[in-house]
Amino acid sequence: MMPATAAALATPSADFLPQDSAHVRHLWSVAEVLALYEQPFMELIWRAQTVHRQHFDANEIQRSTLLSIKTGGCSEDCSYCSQSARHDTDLERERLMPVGEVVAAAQAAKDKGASRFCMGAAWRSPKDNDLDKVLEMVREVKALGLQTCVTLGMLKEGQAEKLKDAGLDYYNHNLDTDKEFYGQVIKSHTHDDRLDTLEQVRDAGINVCSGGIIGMGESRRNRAAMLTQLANLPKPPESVPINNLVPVPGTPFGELPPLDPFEFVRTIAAARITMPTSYVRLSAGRQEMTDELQTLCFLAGANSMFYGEHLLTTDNADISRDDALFERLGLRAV
Ligand code: SAM
Ligand code: DTB
Ligand code: SF4
Repeated sequence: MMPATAAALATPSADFLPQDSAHVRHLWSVAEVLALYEQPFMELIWRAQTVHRQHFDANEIQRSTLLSIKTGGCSEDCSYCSQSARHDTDLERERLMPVGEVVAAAQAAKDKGASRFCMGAAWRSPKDNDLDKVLEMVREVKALGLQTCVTLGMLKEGQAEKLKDAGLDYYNHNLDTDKEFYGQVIKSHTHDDRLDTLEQVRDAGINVCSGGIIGMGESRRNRAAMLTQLANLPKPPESVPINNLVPVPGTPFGELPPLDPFEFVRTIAAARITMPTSYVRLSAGRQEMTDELQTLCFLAGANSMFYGEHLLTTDNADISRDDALFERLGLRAV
């Protein structure tokens, strides 16, 4: 006979009705998300995989390639980031890349099998004349037949509409961490500033990509609260990147110890359960993960990844290693 807890989990309750096929959308409490984390690991993974299969083909993984189009020299003080001008990292600053070079990199990413191209700039927020160049990049990358994504910092009024008009598909802007913990990571802007930009992106009709970083010394409750804040947005993000902190020497978080890998997998599972129709992206920190750990993340419901040798300023897992893993697991890239 099935154990009582497993039987209860087998029948989805109103607590986790899928948000796109139910009239009632479940709003999560932090206590409920924390309770997900506190389930025995096997039950959490089983429940996450069950929810995953209700909405996605469990053998398909979406692949995005990243490019840093403007590197370093950022005015913000994000404690994890190699690109803050306030930290003494050995990163070389680079100006905004010429459009032609960006388009060539996008074509190369497409040729290797990426479906989305994400362009990241180390800005607090874009100046209007810089935005004009990014709009040109979006138009040209889109014309290659790729989905487009940019992450440019906080947007001022009217900028999201311009991006939408240029054909932008996704805007990445992470909540990064729980509102309560935010001030211990970033002081130069607030969690509410992030929410404000997300609202502008949503209102402009652009898909929202928003997630966070774990392994920054936050508590499990903070992790659960961050997922609650994402899941309870007026509409959950279409794409939810979960980054494992890459400790960069010279940043305030450069010496932090690694997080228990099972806690990372639990976070992926809780993201999958709370945001059943979103793509959950296994993001920064993948290079340091074994193939087996990545596989556990896919089993927990991760169905998107960054594909390509580099993230923004740090290295990503090698393409040849990713291709071999897809082959061994029978995964298909979408
Ligand atoms: N300046 C823009 C912003 O802050 O939204 C865009 C670029 S920023 C580098 C994009 C995201 O990368 C951050 O929100 C954070 O989640 C992630 N990130 C940056 N450095 C990281 C690190 N060392 N480890 C893990 N994730 C990191
Ligand atoms: C996201 O959540 N992770 C990506 C993307 N969105 C822009 C960036 C990861 C950056 C990791 C550290 C670096 O390479 O600088
Ligand atoms: Fe600047 Fe973004 Fe890095 Fe913060 S995360 S320092 S805003 S580039």
